[in-house]
Amino acid sequence: MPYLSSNQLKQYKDEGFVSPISIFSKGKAKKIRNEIELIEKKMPKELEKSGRYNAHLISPLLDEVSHNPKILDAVESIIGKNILVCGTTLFIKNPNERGFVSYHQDAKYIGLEPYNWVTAWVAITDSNENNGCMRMWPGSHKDNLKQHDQKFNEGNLLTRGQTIKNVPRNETIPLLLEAGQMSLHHPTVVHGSELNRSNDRRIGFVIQSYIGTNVKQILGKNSVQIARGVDNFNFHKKIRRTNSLMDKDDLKIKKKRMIIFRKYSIKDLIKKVVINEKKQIKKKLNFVSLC
Ligand SMILES: O=C(O)CCC(=O)C(=O)O
Repeated sequence: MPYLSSNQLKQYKDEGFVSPISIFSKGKAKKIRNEIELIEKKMPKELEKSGRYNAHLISPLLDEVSHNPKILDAVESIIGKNILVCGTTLFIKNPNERGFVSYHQDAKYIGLEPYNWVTAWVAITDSNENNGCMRMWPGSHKDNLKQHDQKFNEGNLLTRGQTIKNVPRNETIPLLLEAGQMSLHHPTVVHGSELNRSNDRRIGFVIQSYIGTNVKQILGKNSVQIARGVDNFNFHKKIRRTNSLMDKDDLKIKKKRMIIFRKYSIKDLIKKVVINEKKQIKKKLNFVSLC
């Protein structure tokens, strides 16, 4: 079933996420995992730290996932038919590492407004409570943006450890996904994830995010790809899609995109903070990351 059903749309509206949605077979997921692991083998640093952003620019299989028609049908049900891929992130938790994601709201940091956007978390391996799947706080997207502290704690996969305090864990629910399934979540839903206690890796490929063409980046600059429809707004620079693995020019584009992120995030944050959050800035100047 390509487009979201009325029940799925209701779940998204009421709870701030919809899950699980089957996209491709486990066999396809394994091929994608192999491609990711081939990149890691040939270029050991390429997908580490901020290298985990935008691997779809150098991996034809991840590019294919980002432009997968089934995913886009579901996304269209939420944000309409003119859709851009704004960026992607690989969230990998290795069994021997203490990786987790603190509870946060994406909209607090990502700089995309209005909130006509949605994040797709695609399971490349199974994702469950044992290996640290995402946990969502249903209905939390209906509240305002919450206070986030910057906790640079070890193992936090969020760049600046942005953390909402006192999230009632007993009210959060685990998103159980099999390899090849995905969840979609709302910009303001509170979510996070815990440690991987299994013997295998947990790999999530996250399109972060699919945005409507009417969405602006208020903290910096984004380069995007058209996924579906037409872009009459032209707010963002367009970048090409890859068609070969680890292509030299694509690697440069991926690297440049990281630099653009770094260069603009802090500067434009300060501008935004000064204009929009005068009261807060007097108390404390928080840094921001785009993820
Ligand atoms: O992969 C995870 O554990 C967390 C991912 C996440 O926070 C997100 O996709 O917004």
